[in-house]
Amino acid sequence: MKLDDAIISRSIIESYKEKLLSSIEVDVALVGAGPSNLVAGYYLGKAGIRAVIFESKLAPGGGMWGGGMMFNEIAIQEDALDIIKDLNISYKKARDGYYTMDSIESTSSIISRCVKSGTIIFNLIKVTDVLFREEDGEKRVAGLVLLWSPVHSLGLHVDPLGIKASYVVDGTGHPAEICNIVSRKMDVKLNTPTGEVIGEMSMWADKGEQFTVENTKEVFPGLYVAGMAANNAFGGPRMGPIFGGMLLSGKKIADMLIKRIKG
Ligand code: 48F
Repeated sequence: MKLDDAIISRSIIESYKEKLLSSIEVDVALVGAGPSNLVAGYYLGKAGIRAVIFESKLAPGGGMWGGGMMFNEIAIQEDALDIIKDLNISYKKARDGYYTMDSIESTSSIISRCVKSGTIIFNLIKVTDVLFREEDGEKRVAGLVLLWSPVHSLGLHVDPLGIKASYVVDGTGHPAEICNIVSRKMDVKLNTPTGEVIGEMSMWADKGEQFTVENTKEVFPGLYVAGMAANNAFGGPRMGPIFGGMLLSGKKIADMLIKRIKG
């Protein structure tokens, strides 16, 4: 076969265009491809929900690749084992009800299962803002504002594009970027005890894990929060390299949104 550079380029552009156009109006737009949103994306896709994830970095996976302090193993507790089995990740029984997994296999498997479920992941796209609407007296988040990450990093003067979503999930990890944007720009109260992003506390694995899952919820009409972003928004402790809470948070988001969308 004689290769044609123009056809290679045309194939890529046409295929990407199709993915991008199918993501302009979706049921769920998830910000950040960390473990919580990847798990959410996997279950949403499996349920036939139109979902898309935007990740600002080159590689999806967030903070899961590096394990604990670059020891590339992660730990989970018994409660999250069913999710690991669903995702077909190899695991080893450790001591006292804990399990360990290779962080490279875990992260790559979650990414792969998420994409194969039908949820599209776009990398190198930074979410810089939300679409905000007021209908029948209710203010709500109604979509996302997107810019190429390098354009954003370089501070180039380029206008972004907007996409519509019935629901948005802030899975941006420690910074809770989307909650902060809504709170700062829109002069509204979030569904947190202070009405604002409270800020993350120091490390306490046991409390942090429970807190993550409990506070995985709608934080403002149309805006849900998952993973470490939930700890930051609601003011809970960080938990370090145990990932069960992140996986359970992602599953909870998917379950809540599937119920809401499908009734
Ligand atoms: O931080 P991250 O892995 O999120 P998570 O799912 O998991 C947290 C754990 O990795 C770990 C932990 C567990 O014990 O504490 O930290 O809550 O991934 C968040 C992803 O969001 C991307 C960011 O690059 C990362 O990959 N991200 C952040 N802000 C934006 C964004 C943005 N504005 N637009 C697009 N992506």
